[in-house]
Parts: sequence; C-alpha cells; structure tokens
Amino acid sequence: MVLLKVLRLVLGYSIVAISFITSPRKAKRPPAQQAHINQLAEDLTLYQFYACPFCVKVRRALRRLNMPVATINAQQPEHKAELLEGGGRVKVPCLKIVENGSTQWLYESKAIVEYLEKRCA
Ligand SMILES: N[C@@H](CCC(=O)N[C@@H](CS)C(=O)NCC(=O)O)C(=O)O
Repeated sequence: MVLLKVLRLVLGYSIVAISFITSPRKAKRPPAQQAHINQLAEDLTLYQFYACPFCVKVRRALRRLNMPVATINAQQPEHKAELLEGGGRVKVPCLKIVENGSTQWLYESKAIVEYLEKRCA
C-alpha cells in the first residue's frame, strides 16, 4: 500500500517535471480578444492535485489556450469538502463553472479540455 503510494507520487512528479520541460506555447491573441478570454476565465475554477497526471493534462491545455483559470488544491481539507459538497465526489480534475447564476461541476479531463477549447474558439 505504502509502496503503491510512493510509486504513484514518483510517477506524478515525473510527469510534472516532463510537462515543465515540454511546456506548450501560450496562444497569442490581440489584446481585446485576450481580455475576453480573461473575463471568461473568471467564471472558472479548477479543483486539482498538483501531481495528478490528469490535472497536468488540463493545466497544459490552460497554458496552451492562455486562459488564466484559478487553480485550487483539492487536497486541502476545506477545498476537498467544497468539491464533495458541490460536485458530489472527491475526484480531480474538476472544473467549477459559474454561469448565469448557476454552478456546474465538470469532471473528466477530456471533457474539461473539450469545454475549454470550445470556450476559447
Ligand atoms: N478519467 C479521469 C481520471 C481522474 C482520476 O483518476 N483522478 C484521480 C487523481 S489522479 C482521483 O481523483 N482519484 C480519486 C477518485 O477517483 O475517487 C480523468 O480523466 O479526469
């Protein structure tokens, strides 16, 4: 059990390191367009674990799309509780979307990346 945890940590941090070295380029846009994306990003919060490979995938997409979405460490007890209460389970990545007064909790890295790409298109 402990060995599995250590292995998972080593793998997670290796992926973080590789991702850092191979960081994608940020999209470049005219200032007005970027301001629009920045505004869209204010409605979004990414609940994540730093060394989770699926979270790395979403963070890379955010960088590539140049979308400054706030990230929250879901390992901290108060944020873990928010995620459980709002989304229904402690699974990351999870994107909290606040739109027109309603809140949606989107799980699954693939669905999150697709949603972000659609919002930036
Ligand atoms: N298919 C999911 C996998 C996400 C996943 O397995 N996340 C792990 C952390 S790396 C987790 O939150 N596990 C807790 C759980 O599934 O309850 C995705 O692509 O987002």
